[in-house]
Amino acid sequence: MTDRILNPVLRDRLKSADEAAAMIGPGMTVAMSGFTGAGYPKVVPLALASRIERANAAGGRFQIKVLTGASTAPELDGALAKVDGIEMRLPFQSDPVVRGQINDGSLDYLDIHLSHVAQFAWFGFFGDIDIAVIEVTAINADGTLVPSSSVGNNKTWLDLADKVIIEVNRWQPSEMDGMHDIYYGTALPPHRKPIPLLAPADRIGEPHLRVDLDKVVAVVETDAPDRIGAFAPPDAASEQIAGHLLEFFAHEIERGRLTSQLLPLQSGIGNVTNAVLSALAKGGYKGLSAFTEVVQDGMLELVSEGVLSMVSATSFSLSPAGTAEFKRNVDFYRKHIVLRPQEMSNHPELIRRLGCIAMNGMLEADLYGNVNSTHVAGTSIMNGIGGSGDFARNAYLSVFMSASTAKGGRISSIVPMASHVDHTEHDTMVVVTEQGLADLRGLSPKQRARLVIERCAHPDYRPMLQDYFDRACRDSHGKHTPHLLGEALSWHQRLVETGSMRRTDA
Ligand code: 0RQ
Repeated sequence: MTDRILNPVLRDRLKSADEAAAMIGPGMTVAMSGFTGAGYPKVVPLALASRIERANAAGGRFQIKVLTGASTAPELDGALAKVDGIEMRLPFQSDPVVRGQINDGSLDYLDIHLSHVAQFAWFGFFGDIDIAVIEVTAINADGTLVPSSSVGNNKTWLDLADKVIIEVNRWQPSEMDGMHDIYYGTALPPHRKPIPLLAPADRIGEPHLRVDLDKVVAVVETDAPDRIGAFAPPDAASEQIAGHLLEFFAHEIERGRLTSQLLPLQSGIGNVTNAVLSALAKGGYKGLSAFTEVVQDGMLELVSEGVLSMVSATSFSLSPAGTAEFKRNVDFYRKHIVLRPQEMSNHPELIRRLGCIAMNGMLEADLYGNVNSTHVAGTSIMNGIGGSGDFARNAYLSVFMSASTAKGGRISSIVPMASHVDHTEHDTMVVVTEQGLADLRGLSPKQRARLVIERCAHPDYRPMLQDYFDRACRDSHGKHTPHLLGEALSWHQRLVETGSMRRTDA
């Protein structure tokens, strides 16, 4: 079993998951690996959840603060939340139990840009990190670590934590060795230097993670799989959204604003963006690149078809079918995919310099282009901002997409005023729904509003939105951004009162 632990010092620290979990105490800040359901520790968090459950049954209170790369899976977020074991959580999450606790006020959640997490930790904004729990594929003879299916913040957690627990996961293919690029050239201001990455394919660091062997208190073995559900099959709305985007790209090429190589693509998470990626294959493109966070099934397909020749990301997020395809052809994918720490994959300066095309999902957009990606009816968290802000603010082209209605048509995704703003009108360049695409670049607020209503709103809601805008223009006497404030806010209030929000709010 221990053939993946080649370092003798660390092999001597082999422990059971229960023994490792016993080293985590109440009140600790625990930094874990994991990003969008990939590369998270699988057995220590479960053992810790059992321990917390026993402590709770004995009348104690045992909670920890959990820091990760992004979302994890039921064995980590779900298990700890179910026993009421999480006091504070950051950053992006997507677990239904965690979401419920955030929204009932029993769990403090910090929703911050994914590129900020590592540097906030280095700046000391989160306090000390007591212990890191990191999944790896293998431990080399020299004690360096072969990362697994996500890199996330692992470099930072290993560097900053007082103690380290390593989970060596045999389920992760050993052929992934060589796929990662860990850049150790970061420094704190005022000593920062430019990052020498000039193209998504560049390797500027090392393939392995470093760890101070003296800090490693336990090594635990597992062979548990990454657990990511299947994506919804592309529906008609997603395919129409993809069609509008392809037409838009063709138009941009015609105008000389893009070439047939486009620019490095970024794609957010979710069903819609996954379906749009799959559809990109129909555009006839070849040899494109991606500078993104997550490799979902749709992106893997584009790599296998040669549409993408190189992808830079920080994590996989593959369905069981996508995982099987990846595992069958790891040697091929290793030549076309590089995984980096998320402070690099999401670095604003790199995104701006490379000129990414950012394509992210949204809950709603308002008439002026303000986008809400995170809060249902302005108050209940869905997942979090993730990396969407890192990309939207800095991309060459920033696209937000969604079906024009949600919940079977009961909710319009185009609203008079966004109930929560993650991306401002200054960062949103293109809004797409299955109805059409609104190119907001170079337009004033009133011009944007007319276009968003005409192109993106569902016909059932278009007259209401047009009526709102007309009255707002009339009553605001030509103001720059016309609004009827009370009415704008009551738009969402009505939905809450009529029960349209009940599923996601629950
Ligand atoms: O709810 O699951 O109860 O049916 O939101 O909606 O349409 O399936 O869309 O899966 O593409 O996710 C914004 C959540 C979209 C995602 C969001 C309800 C809808 C459904 C999901 P149900 P869809 P998607 C980099 C990029 C932020 C992070 C990000 C997201 C559920 O894209 O989390 O972009 N983005 N990161 O019914 C109420 C509305 C709604 C609504 C949809 N207006 N009101 N509910 N829903 N619109 C990657 C990382 O950062 C890691």
